Amino acid sequence: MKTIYTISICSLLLSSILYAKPNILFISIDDLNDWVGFMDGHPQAKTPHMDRLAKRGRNFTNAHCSVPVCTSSRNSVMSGIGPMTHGSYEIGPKYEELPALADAPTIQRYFKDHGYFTLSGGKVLHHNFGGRLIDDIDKPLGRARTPRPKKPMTRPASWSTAWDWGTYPDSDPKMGDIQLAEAAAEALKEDYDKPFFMSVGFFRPHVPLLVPPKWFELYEKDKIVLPNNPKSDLDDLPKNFLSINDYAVAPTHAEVTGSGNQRSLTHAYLASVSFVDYCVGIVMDALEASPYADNTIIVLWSDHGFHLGEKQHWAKRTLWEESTRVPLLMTGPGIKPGKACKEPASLLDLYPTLVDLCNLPKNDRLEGISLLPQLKDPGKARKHPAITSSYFGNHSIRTRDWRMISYEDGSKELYDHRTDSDEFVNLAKDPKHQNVITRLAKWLPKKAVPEFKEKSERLRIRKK
Ligand SMILES: [Ca+2]
Ligand SMILES: [Ca+2]
Repeated sequence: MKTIYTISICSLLLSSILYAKPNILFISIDDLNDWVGFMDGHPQAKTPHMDRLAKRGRNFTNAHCSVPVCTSSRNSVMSGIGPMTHGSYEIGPKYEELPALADAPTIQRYFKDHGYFTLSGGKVLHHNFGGRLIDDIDKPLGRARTPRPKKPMTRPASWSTAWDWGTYPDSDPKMGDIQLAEAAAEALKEDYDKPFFMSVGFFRPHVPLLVPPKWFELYEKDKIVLPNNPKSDLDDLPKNFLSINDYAVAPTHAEVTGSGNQRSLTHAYLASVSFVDYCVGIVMDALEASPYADNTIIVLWSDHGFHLGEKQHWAKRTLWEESTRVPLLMTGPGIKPGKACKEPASLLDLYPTLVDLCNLPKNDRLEGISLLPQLKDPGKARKHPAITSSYFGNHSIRTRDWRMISYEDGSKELYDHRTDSDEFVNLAKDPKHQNVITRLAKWLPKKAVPEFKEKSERLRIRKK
């Protein structure tokens, strides 16, 4: 009798371990491009914590955002619904302002509705930086606010107040991102009677590039390698997007170089990247020391990339590699370490992938495609390219080997990533490559709702 009793207790325990849903730690980083060790985008970038994470699971080195600005990218990730359906192709409307998303549960809400305890803090959705819609989460982790200096640190007087940089504040504990990382670390010490879905949204390396002095001291300013951005690179481009900063607050490349600030800004970006890497490390260490170490899936992603002078451009919004490509890491139970995945992936794929990994019912509205096959085998080919859109009617189609950009006026760019990862040589007019253009053009969206403009117009800032 005792034996039978023990066996049934053991099998109960075993089944609860076997069938327990994994926890999710969903870490987003704002404006982080490929200047991280595990993507090799800058030879001097120091990101030991994220590199450690990359070695543990799957590193998607060809992952791209749906829209290369904060709001629309995040609305797409969190809804699993892309811009051609929700109509936000530029910075602007909040999730809850987009009629197409009115009944679309955020990924947090979906997991909460299916038995998860949800926690969220920092910049997850763009607005309010509280990381949530009102009823999305059970426990807020804070807003990651960092005080700004009363006077400008380094920026030229004519630049946007957002575009400042320098050694501020004087120590880590004053940084909102550190406070958020520590709040997440504390939350990982607690007991939960349900699996959790914890969203943690770090704000650096978004401008202003203000971090404490020790992060600047990691790099020797005079020895920092600057991106190779020959002016002649623009000679073979259609006119679209060449003046895109007229619509944004970022300085032009001429303003950056003319004011002698290119090296200094590049230094500040690298310092901010190393700083946010340290924040990720705080959360990783806390998870490793917790009871959840072996049953938590970590997803780390950035909402879009960032130019630092490439194609004479600063910041985001373009359809080139620097803007669209993002770090994307996934680790945890069921994801064996292995080679990096070079197949195209979209941030839209995160929602269906996590639904799959956690065995939740299918959400029929999701437009991405699960990455489960590539989590099992990084070499498994993907037919579907990564599609990025910026402003209505402009799209990039990125496959394993190619990028094609098609602008609203029909002009095109084509790059062969097997030989030209910098996208220097536009092959769109080369007769030998018309078959590639025809093949890739089949992926261009056939239906796209018009841009939802109600609020976005207000947020477009013309400098002159
Ligand atoms: Ca962003
Ligand atoms: Ca070129």
